[in-house]
Amino acid sequence: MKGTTAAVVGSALVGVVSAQVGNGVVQWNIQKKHKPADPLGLRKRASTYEEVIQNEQIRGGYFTTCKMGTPAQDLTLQLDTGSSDIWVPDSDASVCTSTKNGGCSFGSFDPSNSATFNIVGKNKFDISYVDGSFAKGDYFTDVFEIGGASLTNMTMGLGNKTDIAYGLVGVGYALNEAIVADEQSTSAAYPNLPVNMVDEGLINTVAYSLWLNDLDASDGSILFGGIDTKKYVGDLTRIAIYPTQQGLYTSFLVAFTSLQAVSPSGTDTLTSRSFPIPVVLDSGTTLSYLPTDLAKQLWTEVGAAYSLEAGLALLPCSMQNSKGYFSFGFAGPDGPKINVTMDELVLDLTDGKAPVFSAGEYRGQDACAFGIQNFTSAPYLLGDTFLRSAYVVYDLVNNQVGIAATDFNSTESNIVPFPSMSAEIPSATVAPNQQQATAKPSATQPGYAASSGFTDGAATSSNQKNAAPGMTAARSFSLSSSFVKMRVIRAVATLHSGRAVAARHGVRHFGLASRVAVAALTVDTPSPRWTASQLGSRRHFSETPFARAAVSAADAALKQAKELAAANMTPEAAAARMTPAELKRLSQVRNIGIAAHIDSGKTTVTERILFYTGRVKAIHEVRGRDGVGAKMDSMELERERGITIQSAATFTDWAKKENGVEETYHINLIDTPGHIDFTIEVERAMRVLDGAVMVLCAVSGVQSQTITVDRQMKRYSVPRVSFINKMDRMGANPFKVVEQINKKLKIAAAAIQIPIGSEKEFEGVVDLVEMRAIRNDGARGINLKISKEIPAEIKELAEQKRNELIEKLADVDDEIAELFLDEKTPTPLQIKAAIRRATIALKFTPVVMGSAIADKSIQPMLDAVCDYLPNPSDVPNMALDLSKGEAPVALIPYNSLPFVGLAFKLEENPYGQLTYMRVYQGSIKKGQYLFNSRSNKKIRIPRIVRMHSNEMEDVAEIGAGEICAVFGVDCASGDTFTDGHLPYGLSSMYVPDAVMSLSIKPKRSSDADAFSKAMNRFMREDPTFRLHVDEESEETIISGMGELHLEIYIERLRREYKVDCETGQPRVAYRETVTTRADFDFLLKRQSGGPGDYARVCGWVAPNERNAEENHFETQVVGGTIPDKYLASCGKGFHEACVKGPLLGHKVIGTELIVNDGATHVTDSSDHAFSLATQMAFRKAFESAGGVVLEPLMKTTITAPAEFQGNILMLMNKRGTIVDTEVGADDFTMVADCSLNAMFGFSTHLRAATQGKGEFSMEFSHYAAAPPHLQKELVAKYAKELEDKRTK
Ligand SMILES: Nc1nc2c(ncn2[C@@H]2O[C@H](COP(=O)(O)OP(=O)(O)OP(=O)(O)O)[C@@H](O)[C@H]2O)c(=O)[nH]1
Ligand SMILES: [Mg+2]
Repeated sequence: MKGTTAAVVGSALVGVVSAQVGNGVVQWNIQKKHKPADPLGLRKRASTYEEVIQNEQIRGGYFTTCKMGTPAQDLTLQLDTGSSDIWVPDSDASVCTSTKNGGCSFGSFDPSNSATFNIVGKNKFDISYVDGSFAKGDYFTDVFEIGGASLTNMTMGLGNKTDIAYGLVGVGYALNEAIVADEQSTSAAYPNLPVNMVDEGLINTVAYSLWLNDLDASDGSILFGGIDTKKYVGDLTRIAIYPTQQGLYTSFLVAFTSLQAVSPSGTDTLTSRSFPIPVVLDSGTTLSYLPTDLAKQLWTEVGAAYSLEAGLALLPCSMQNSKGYFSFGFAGPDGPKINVTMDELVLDLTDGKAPVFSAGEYRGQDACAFGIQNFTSAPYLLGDTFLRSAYVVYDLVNNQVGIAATDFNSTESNIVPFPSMSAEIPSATVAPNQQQATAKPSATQPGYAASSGFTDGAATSSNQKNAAPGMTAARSFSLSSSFVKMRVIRAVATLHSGRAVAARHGVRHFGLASRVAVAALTVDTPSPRWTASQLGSRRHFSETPFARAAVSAADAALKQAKELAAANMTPEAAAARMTPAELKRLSQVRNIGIAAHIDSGKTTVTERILFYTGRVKAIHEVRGRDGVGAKMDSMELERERGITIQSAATFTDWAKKENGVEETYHINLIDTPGHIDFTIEVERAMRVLDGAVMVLCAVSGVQSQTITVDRQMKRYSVPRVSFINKMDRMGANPFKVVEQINKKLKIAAAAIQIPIGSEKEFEGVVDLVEMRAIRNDGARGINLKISKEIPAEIKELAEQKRNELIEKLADVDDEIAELFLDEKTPTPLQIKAAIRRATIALKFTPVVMGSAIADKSIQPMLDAVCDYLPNPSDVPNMALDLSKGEAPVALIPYNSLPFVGLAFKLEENPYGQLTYMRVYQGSIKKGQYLFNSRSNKKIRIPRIVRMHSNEMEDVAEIGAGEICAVFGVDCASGDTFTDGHLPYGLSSMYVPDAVMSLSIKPKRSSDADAFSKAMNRFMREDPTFRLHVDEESEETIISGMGELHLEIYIERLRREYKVDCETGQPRVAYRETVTTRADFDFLLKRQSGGPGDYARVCGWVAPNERNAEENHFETQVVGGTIPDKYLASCGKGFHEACVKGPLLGHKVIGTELIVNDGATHVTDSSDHAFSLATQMAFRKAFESAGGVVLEPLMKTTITAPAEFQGNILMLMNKRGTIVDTEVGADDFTMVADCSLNAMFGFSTHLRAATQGKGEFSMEFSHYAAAPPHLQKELVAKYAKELEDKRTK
């Protein structure tokens, strides 16, 4: 069964793939409606596309005019957020040829008249809707135009058989396409309209805004790729879209959490057993559908009742004059509210004369449909009757909806495009407290206080006016005559094949969506981001090359976005301006970092690189017997301990030989430490490098820090070559490692080599691209023996792995996919080009292998670095234009452009302060002046050097795209330097927070000077190392990333500065926060003879839902009860109070303080008084706001031989929660979330429990409330300390 499905998916998509690539180059007719300023004349920027849509009341829904085919055929299609395919009726379909119902007056499509029409899925298109209507036929590709945007290769459905006389433009999630449900496979998805627009560079991200005008205006607009800030009033608020239980995003499902009826006579809070109610925002549905219990309350408020004849709740048409409205609340108590007035909720039933109530209390009045109807099961729908009042932005990348009240009267326009792929909705703030969306409101019945106000003024019968509130049960009526029903529901496509049947049987069945909706709403975490890699993994990324079609959309969109949003100037465009000499220079520069799990052999590999490139004359091992030590581990401590502590930079030239031609590549290389405590070193290396070599151990594969460095590489978009080291080790299994890279790191990877011999017999590799054997020869493997003879016993394996490589490439590269589909074998040149393209595009990593210790196969790895990693002009590097609100601008590694460089690392050496600099644009000469764009200082560069570990080499000039170090520059790590003409800044790197600290003091007081000098230096060099003096205890406290981190600095103090120190017990960096809201009204009134202090502040303290790590201050004072300048002092007071929490004196995080009222005194109020009053108010409110102590939880990974599993389990049980255990052939790995507190001295316990054979690593994960007993103990201890101090 499974096989057949797969085959079907395959054949469906073969067409799609070949159709996409078959047409060759596509030229886009990009119309820029909102062309940005273009200083360099080279920018290409994605724009926004707007289309007016018309409300067709009788047909139900909003329609838009589009063009399709070549020559273009005009069509009017319904716009639908509830489905995701574009489809049109075939002009041969009987619904169009029959004249019975007027045929297809909105237009149908004649494929025989389009030169660009191409069938890509014969009989694959099959969609049905909840009202039983359907369309079936072929999937095809053709030109499609909407709102001035033209897409030449749009996949669409052709309705050969359908009972709907017009087509649709579904703009929902691609995963909601009919093909996905029909094939029951997410990998069948194709890039639908919004994704394709991104793919084609027309817009920057998969998002659009939709606003429908009011009912009378009969039109609306859809704006792809942007928002129009003039089309809404009030705030635009972001709320989460909820995924299915499988974690997939398929519909615009949001949490509807409250409903109020408001009229001149009063306000009612309406209730439902179903709150929080999952609702789908669906522009393809005319009316809105809510749970019956809630709908009935709405009907009671407005005097509507259900008519069996009409199958709808009806009310008198005159109710459109009612003054009442309904206020819809979303995403919890503090979420956005949208008011829907009655004139939007009373709809004509026909386009002719309205039917009349023939009996009952409304007798003689015209009957209209009420805009809110009932459904009996989830998901409920908010259709056009709701959406007309809401301006909605659909962000399909961040899975958020931006919502605000529509500005019906707007005549102005201010379009703001999304700046880049995955950018959040512009000008929108996130709804606070969204996790409370899951809370059930208390269920009491409304008092119907608003009811009479709804009918006042609307000319309803006197009966109604006199009816007691809430009394509609007795209402009865019938209608005057039969009438043509308006088409009220089309709505949510029922994508399951079985669903149409269910719908026809009158069962409201929503398949996937309904099964998932309610449960999904109980998820209280923010929705995860929809990234290309997540999609890739869900879509069985590696199963088949056909899956490529599915992910290409996201991948291409990301790539495009990176090029466009990031730069608005492609590297190609930059290259086009360069001289051939410059291009040649750059094409031979590689800036690379070596990063990996601890001890995987980075430094050993680097040592070989330096040796083979002739940079060092002899190889010295890490902790080798010769006592010299590896070049890159130059610090004494590194050599002793055999670990890298500081990253070290070097440069070298590699003469790469290819087909007898030698080309010299200039490689700047940084060897980084693997231990997590020194993670900042990896972070800053990744910030400035263009590519990386990720080293893995052939036995251990992907380990905990591999995952950390993977994250860092992804954070800075660094392409990588993967090198499997230690092929000589027993149990080496490179293919298992390749699989782990694919699965655990979720990046497509394939071996481009296979080993010759294994373990001790490991001799070299077979190069799968050229199909040749490469072995090392001569002393220390200095020569390479290359042969076309592949050993017979691995020939078959080589063929197999080469095919796997090609298949993998077909997944990520169009050209190889095309060859693959045509069953052609790519040439080595084509394979190489594809590997390079895919690697630089971050879609793939080629895997090479060797053994550094045995001097095997390092040179082919260097070749791979040159072949597949980018040169500085291949990757977009961005600066922020400080004069334009930090708008991103591209930097071009062109020597003659103005200089821009980043100081990424500082180091003190005997000659003074050394500043490592990455030159992004322009060049510098010795003696030249540069500007520090942070401090605005002009400085002279007296000396430029290239670093070679701890040695340096003077140079007179350094070119664009290179790395160097400069002397005598006073700056901080992360400062940007320019030539003084460009107002640019470079975004700095991510610096993790410290998790532990200890008190420290020099043993001899005479060492105080040396101590402070050393501390200043360490802090300047290492942003993760911090020092402060505790006011109360007057102790000096140092804090950092872990025990080893601090231990190393203490040791360096001793060795390098000869300062011996006393240290206290390691302490955990606790945090404090509040858990609920607490109001305060605080009066500070002090009189002491002269001028006193007077300040009154009112407001509240609450958790900061926007950011659990940051504090937020806000003023909501109306009427100027506190003047602005004092409000600023309140803010200052609050932030000061957060430095030292009330519970432990540790930092307060994730807290907000709002001031909304207060009072001043003519003479006694001052900045000081308000700051103080706020601090005191905060401290007082902290307790009632449920103040808690937070402790850091550490993600701890322990690896040990399998026999110790029991011991480790016992050790860990006491310390944390075990998250994962993986048992390998010989050893096992356990991952646990542990309290840092419990982990001090853990290495000793681990050693004892595993006879010294266990290893562990620890990384900060998040803050969580400390156990109550510990909190109590800590708070009591702190209180006692304070008390002791007071009484001292
Ligand atoms: N068997 C084997 N051992 C190796 C190989 N390469 C390195 N080692 C050993 O692995 C240990 C760690 O090597 P390093 O080069 O210091 O590893 P590293 O990745 O630089 O370590 P950190 O910088 O501390 O993260 C040393 O004992 C090396 O001798 C190899 O190819 N095979
Ligand atoms: Mg090392």
